[in-house]
Amino acid sequence: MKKILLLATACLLQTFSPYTAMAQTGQAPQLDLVPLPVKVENHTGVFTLTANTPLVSAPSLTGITELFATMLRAPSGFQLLHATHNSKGIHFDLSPTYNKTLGEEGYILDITPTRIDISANRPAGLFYAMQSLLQLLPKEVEGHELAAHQRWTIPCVKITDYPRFGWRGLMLDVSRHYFPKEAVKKYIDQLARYKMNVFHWHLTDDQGWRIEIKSLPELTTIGAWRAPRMGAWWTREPRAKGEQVTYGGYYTQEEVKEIVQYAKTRFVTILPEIDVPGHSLAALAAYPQLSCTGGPFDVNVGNVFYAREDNALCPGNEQSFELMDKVITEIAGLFPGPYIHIGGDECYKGFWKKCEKCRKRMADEKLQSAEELQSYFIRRMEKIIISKGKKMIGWDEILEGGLAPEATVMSWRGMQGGLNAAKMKHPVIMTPDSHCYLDLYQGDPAGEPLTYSMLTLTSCYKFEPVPNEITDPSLILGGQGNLWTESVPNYRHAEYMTWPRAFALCEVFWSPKSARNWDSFISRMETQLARFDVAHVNYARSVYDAAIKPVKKDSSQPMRIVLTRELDKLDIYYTFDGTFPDNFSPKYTDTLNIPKGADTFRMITYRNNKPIGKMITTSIKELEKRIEKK
Ligand code: TNX
Repeated sequence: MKKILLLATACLLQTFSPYTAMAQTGQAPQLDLVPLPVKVENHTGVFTLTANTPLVSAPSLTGITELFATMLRAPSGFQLLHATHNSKGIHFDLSPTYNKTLGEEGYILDITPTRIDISANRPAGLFYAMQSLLQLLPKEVEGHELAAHQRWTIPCVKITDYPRFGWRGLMLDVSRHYFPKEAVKKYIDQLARYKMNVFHWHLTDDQGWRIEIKSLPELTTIGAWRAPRMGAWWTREPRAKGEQVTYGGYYTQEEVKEIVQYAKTRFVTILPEIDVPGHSLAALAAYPQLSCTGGPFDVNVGNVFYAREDNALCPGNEQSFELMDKVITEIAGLFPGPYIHIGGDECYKGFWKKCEKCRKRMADEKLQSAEELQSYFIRRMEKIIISKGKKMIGWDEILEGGLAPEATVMSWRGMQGGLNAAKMKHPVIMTPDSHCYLDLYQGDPAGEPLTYSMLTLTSCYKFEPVPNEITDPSLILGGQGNLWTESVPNYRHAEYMTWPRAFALCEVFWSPKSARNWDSFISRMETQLARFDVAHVNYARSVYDAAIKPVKKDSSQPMRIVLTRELDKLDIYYTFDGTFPDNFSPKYTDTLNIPKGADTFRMITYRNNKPIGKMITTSIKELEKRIEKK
């Protein structure tokens, strides 16, 4: 009886928790999938993919099978053939009856030594099954060159999988820095590979208008270009009089259509954002008459907004709405997705209060405050958007002064905005800066390029999009990681900021909450990073570094140093004497006193006696400053 019970428990574990199953059975394959699937059953044997493996599907599904064949072409040299009937090979099938458990995006992937069967209710599910299948192939499949002699084996498993949330997004800000079409496509490809389905495209801001609007050419001939600058954002010299505007770029409508099509074949919906009424300096550089103060304006180069320089559209001026109608008409025509994002964040309203037209508008519409005036603006935006057959999304500031009747809220200043919107029965996308802001530091600031505050991989992995207070969880559509790019000057760095934190987020959005396990995640993440090496995708290794926390009991006490790390198995070695630490240097165990006269602190991490993190150096003075800032 005991034996039967044990066996039954083992089977249960194997069925419900792939990670425990791997640990339990020992010889079972290490699957290392990200995001973790709902259910994995391990079988014995492998399927070996060869040049003769047919891809079997209905003709309407060859968009998916072709992606698979294309991916394998370079590394394997195989020209995989499509077939509509065959008893062998990889079969992609839509289920004849709707499988409720799988829903719109779920799939079953059944791998046996002789054939692979993929089934789903919808093509999206087949696409996600294909992503799991690719992750089960050796990492060499990610390569761009022929991997001769590689055996293309796939472990025999049966996976049943479906997402926790329908909205699994990543946002890229292309205004603060411009990323060319090919980079945008690569970003979309990568997010889709990890089963995310929304690409939020932040197309306009104070530092550049990046989408061609044919009826308003100045938005890009003027608004897409600024004076070139490097150096810390918000400390840069403004454009000098007469200075050439040579930094920038924009996407033509032809390019946008190409990107939309590219995303569509990867089951990614693009959410275009036109950020108004604030964050509009690039548009105002082109159309200064739409501001309250009249301009002229330069597109911002990353210089600070002195005494709150005007950067908002004037809601008292009818022409602002005429302009937005033209913009939204073209945007609605370009993007097939159901939503348009109108921003609405961080609008400085100081000039509205002094503006004649704004005051008249407030009197005519009986508006009591600048917040209500912003709300008036957003409501009119919603009318325009609905008139083009789309739905409106805005940042949580659109709650201030009254929410537009049908708006969906993207909560970024923590979760509260989302909670408030849900209380009013509005749909919500959770993207709190505390867990989802990929522009923030992911390691100690002394070892990272300059940015704002801190967001570790650990915090991303701990994100829970549905707060306990929520009465109707179905109003939480899902979540999103946001990459703002003030401090992201090139695409390699965009990848560095995105990965591996977006692995953590995609798992939060896809996998069952109960399956979340940090150690399992880290080991699977490492497998994915090795694949990125082959694929030439950049990523941060900051999770392997230690972080420095200067502490002081009270201001009369000397500063001391606490070191923290995200991974248990790291040893930290340090020096105070200016030399380079290694595993013969002092090893950190507890809070450090700073030796008299020391001016430099250095540290490095090791795992299993091998260096793994980067050498981080900081001056004691810098650490003093950190304490003062607090
Ligand atoms: C806030 S989030 C912003 C962005 C910045 C970001 C920096 C939001 C709606 N507005 O304009 O880039 O913080 O983290």
